[in-house]
Amino acid sequence: MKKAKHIGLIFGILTIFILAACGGSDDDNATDSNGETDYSEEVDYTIIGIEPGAGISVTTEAAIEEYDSLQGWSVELSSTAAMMTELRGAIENEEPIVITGWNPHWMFAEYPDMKYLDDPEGIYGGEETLNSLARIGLEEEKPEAYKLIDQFEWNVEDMEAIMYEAEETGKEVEEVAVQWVEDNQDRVAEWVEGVEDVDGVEIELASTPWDSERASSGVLKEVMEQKGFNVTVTELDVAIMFESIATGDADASLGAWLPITHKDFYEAHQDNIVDLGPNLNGAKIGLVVPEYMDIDSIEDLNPR
Ligand code: PBE
Repeated sequence: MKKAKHIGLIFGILTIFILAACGGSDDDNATDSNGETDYSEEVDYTIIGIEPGAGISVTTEAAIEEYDSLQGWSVELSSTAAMMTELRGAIENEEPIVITGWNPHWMFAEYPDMKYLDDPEGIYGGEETLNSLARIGLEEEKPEAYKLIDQFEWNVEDMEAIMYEAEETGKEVEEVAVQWVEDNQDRVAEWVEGVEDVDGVEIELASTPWDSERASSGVLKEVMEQKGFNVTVTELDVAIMFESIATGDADASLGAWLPITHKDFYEAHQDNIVDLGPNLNGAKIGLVVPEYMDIDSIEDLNPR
């Protein structure tokens, strides 16, 4: 009995210590030497990222290498869905968080009070374009497909409208894309201008596993099928997407983010792919934080 009491007491004291330790980091904000909130410590020097195969993950590793303010930081790589869940939790509790963010995406429609951190070293670059790629030989072998893919271009608002509606309604992005084609026949008319109908020509579109590319691939697939093509869309890791165009396994892709996000992949394969140029202007990537965090630049973070 006596022993049990003793153990109870020890557990009691331990509990108090543990509670005090947790309470300390929960209630009080970490502060730096100037007495200002040290967000870096609060987020445990961790950037919340997405899939390891994404270009933005590669770029973020480069940012950690490059910035003194990010020395000792790491990037947590899992999935876009997991990042969005962590973001939602942080915003609900007004806690600091640093994520890898990009446009087009619905994250800024859902959480308008977020900002890109300034990137004075230009690691994430400025404006990105989404370029269309074709395999060498597509132009000669399937000229109508080549012409249509080359003529396909739209803008951030179009793409985000599809992504946001899918997110809001829970419908598949591909389904919303089909409806978009129906509702925007004037735009579609520009892409199919001078393109003859075909009879079941097979087209392999290589895509990547994000809603932006589900939207563009979904729209192009529908437009091409209305012209008589038989289109298959395959979602691949970025590296494999580039490789499949370079080897000719796939005919085309709409998902090359340039000049920064997919730089390494592009440079590895540029001699073996045909770059048809931008199908969308005004994309962007970078480190993103909620507005309530009182910092503006990557340089306002602190090394570990
Ligand atoms: N993204 C969206 C991808 C491409 C599409 C910016 C997350 C990336 O490779 O980083």
